[in-house]
Amino acid sequence: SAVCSLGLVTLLLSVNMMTSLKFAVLLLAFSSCLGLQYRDNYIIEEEEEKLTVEASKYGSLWPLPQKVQISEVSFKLTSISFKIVDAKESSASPSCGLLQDAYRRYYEYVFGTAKRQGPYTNRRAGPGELTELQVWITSPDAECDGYPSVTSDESYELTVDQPFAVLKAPKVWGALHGLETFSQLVYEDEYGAKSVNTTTISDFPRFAHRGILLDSSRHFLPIKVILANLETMAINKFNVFHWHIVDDQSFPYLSRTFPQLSQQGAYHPYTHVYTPADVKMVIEFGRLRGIRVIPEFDTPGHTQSWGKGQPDLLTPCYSGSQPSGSFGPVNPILNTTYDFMTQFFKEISAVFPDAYVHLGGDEVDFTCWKSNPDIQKFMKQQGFEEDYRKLESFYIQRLLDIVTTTQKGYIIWQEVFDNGVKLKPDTIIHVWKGNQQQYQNEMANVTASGYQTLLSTPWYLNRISYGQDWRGHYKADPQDFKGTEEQKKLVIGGEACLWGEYVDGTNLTPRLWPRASAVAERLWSAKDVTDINDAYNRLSMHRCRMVERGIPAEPLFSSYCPREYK
Ligand code: CP6
Repeated sequence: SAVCSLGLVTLLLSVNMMTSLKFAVLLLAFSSCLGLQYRDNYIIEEEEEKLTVEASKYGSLWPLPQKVQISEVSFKLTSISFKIVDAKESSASPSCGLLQDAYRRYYEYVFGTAKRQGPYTNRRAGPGELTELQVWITSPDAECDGYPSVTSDESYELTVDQPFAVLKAPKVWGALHGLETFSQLVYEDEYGAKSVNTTTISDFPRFAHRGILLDSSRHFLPIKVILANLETMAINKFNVFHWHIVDDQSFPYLSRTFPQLSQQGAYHPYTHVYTPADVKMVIEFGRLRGIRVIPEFDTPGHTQSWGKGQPDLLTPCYSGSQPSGSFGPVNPILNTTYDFMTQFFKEISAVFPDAYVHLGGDEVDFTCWKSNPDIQKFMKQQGFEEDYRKLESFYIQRLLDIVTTTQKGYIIWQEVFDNGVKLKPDTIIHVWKGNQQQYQNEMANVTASGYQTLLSTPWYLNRISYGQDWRGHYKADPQDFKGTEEQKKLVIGGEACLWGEYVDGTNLTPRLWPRASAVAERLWSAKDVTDINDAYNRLSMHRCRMVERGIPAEPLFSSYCPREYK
């Protein structure tokens, strides 16, 4: 430490006399004194990480399909003769808008915005040319007009060969993933012509729940940004948009039943709200991409913004014997609270078609409850002694009963389980806290109690360091904990979280992508897909593909893309 102080003084004195290179070297040497966390990452990067992107035998596929065989034989594709069409045998109706919309999207991704032109639409294809991708929905019910769910069949089989490529899937959900995979197989040869190799792929997800959390309370996220993110999610085979729609800072959800919540609680009552039409649009845009929209209404904490439009909902805090003028968590001792929740969640259950809602329940601060004499009295009456976790459980228990009457299942943050609330057996526990050891213990405990679980702890994408964060995200595996096979089966997936304190429409996309892509592969691909060098090569190309598709995904490391962002 004496060395540190001495060194730091010299460092500071000599700063303005140095070149920046020397400064960097010195800073690095004393960074442990300064407590700089990025030192390790910085050195790892210099020593271990290669600058060059090499060709993977899997091309640019991301996330890697379960079974892939790619041969050397290749075909050309031209925008004039290539078509994506329903197979004759397909059970999907030609009027299936979901598929027709997807065919158009993927045609454009394969050929850029180049349109079919001229009178030659049906000209004969040359030899060695691939002219069709036939999409064949094999099960009698294609689910074209349905909503995706946790039990949806997302599997597909893709064969690229002459005379045409065939994409077989039991349901439209698998077909969507197969179309994305097909588009990832197409590459440009050295003359700029589109090519695809003979390929056989058989694919399905390792986990059913592959989510992204976005937070539209700390900052309002424009609908355009949310939709662009849904599109990018589909490209990465994510299937759940966890919409942390309201929180302490603002209430942008425009409720038909309680419009005053956003009138008073949004950052702005007209420009910073999600109208019923906006919400509908997000849900349909997601559905067309096989993405579920699960809203989170996080109570009894994280509700400051609700208090502005709903007097008496929050607990008045006291300083001594007087109300202090500030408010705490939802007031759990008033009947009016439960009347409000009943009406509110009745609306939510009708607006959001998914079978689940996320009810939060995290980070409840007891200080305000403790200060309030009415709450203290209630605690005595109920025999809760000084255990405010019992009061929290009392509230959550009643909330869960209310939501159960709306026919929805629920997801809750891990604290609700930790506090011993009685839960329906089909409740999903969302693990977000602790270090690796702690979250692995939590997963073991939750699954030992027979509950399904989701993991987020290793995937807090709002945390950024100077280095390749994706490597850490990639290495985490939600089934790595001590437990039986039965327990492992209760892990239904995970979510990458992008909390919004430092994120709005300006920086959301590059902060999320391609770092979330690492999570996407962990949740989709086989457990043994762990080769980090192969991942680096494929992910670099996948990232350039996102850039080419107009998504400002940030670079992994020093590199270039054939077509840079413009
Ligand atoms: N907001 C809500 C948050 C967080 C949580 N809930 C949070 C806590 C710690 C970190 C990041 C986010 N901002 N409602 C916890 C689930 Cl590091």
